[in-house]
Amino acid sequence: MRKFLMALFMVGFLVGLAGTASAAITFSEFPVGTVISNQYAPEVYFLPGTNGNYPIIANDGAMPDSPVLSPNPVYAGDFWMEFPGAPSQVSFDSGYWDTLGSGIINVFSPIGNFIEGLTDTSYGVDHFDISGVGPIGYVYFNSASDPFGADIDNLSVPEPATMLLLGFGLLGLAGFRKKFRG
Ligand SMILES: [Ca+2]
Ligand SMILES: [Ca+2]
Repeated sequence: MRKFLMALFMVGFLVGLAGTASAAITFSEFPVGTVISNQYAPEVYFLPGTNGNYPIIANDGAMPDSPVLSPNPVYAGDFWMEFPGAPSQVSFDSGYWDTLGSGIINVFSPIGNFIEGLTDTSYGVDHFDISGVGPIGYVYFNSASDPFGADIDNLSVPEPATMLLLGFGLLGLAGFRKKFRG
C-alpha cells in the first residue's frame, strides 16, 4: 500500500510538472544576429526557407517583446520549424502584420502530411495557437507577402523529455498497481 501511494504521489508530481513545463522561447537566449538552426533542440529545430537561409534573431521595434526570430535576411521571407517530439500544441506570437491574410502558416504532421493552413487575421501582433489537429511535426512560416514582412516570438512547445517522464511515471503506476492487487 505504501508503495502504491508513493507511486501515486510520483505520478501526481510528474503530471504537475508536465502541466507547467513547456519550452517558452523568447529569442533573448542568444545575441541579436545569431543564425538559428539547432540551438533550441530537442523541442524545435529551425530549417532554411526557400532561399536556403536559416532564420536569424533580430530586433523588431514593431514587436512588443523584441528581439524576435526573423526570416533571413530580415524581415520578409520564410523558414521551417520541426518538432521532433510531435507535440499536440504549438503556440507563438507573430507580426507585425500590415495586411490581413498575407501570412502563410502551414501545419504538417510528423510524416509531412499537410494538416492545415493558417494566416494572420488581425493587424499588428497575432497569436497563433495550433492545437486539436493531432501530432504536429512541422510548421512552415512565410511573411514574404506582408509589407515589411513579419517574424515570430514567444514560441511555446511542450517538452518531449517531460512527456516521456510522464509516460514512465504512468507505466510505473500501472506496474505497482498490478503488484499490489496480485
Ligand atoms: Ca522576444
Ligand atoms: Ca508587416
